[in-house]
Amino acid sequence: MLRSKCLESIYPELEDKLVVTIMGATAQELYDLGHKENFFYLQHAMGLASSIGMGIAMNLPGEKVIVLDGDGSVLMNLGTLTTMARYRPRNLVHIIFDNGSLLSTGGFDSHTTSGITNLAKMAEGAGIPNVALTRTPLEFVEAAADAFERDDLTVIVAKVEAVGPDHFGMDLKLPENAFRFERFIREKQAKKATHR
Ligand SMILES: Cc1ncc(C[n+]2csc(CCOP(=O)(O)OP(=O)(O)O)c2C)c(N)n1
Repeated sequence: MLRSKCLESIYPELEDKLVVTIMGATAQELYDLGHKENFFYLQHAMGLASSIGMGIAMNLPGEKVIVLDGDGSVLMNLGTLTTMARYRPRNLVHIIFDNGSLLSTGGFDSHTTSGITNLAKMAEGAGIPNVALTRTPLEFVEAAADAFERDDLTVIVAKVEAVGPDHFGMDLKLPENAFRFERFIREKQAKKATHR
């Protein structure tokens, strides 16, 4: 299963949600599908996309927040699973693309490569109420649809090939993306408030 294809399959569903990605390949693949103002690519801060996503989800319970993460990044911030489980933001979906690799920095094996470390079981053990392990595009798209519909915290582990984009580069630097993302959220909240 290819992460780029998984992203393509959920891309239309991301329109009305707030999306936070990790740096590198995942960010590039989403950006290449077409940037939207509701996308925030957390460059550099490896491991923290889920923490940022959780903060947004807890502060904006009326928004659905999707985090697009990597196995290496999650392994760098494992406490995130326990924190998410404890506070259980019901509007948060955490998708972990497990390619068994630190692909964006040259493709070094991560701890999941050997098959010894199982992130889905770790998420379950942390107390995440809904966990799906997906290995095929159909399983992935079904798990994502269920998670987007469900009014509860969900972690999806998608086993994908260690393949990334053939180029890197965005015409959108981190500060500009951050300012615009924050403005997008503020304006969306203001619109919602006037329609109440
Ligand atoms: C604290 C920290 N250490 C190392 C890096 C360098 N780095 C950037 S992306 C990356 C690999 C990320 O791996 P993963 O989350 O599995 O995503 P993938 O690149 O495989 O898509 C590394 C090591 C970083 N940005 N921050």
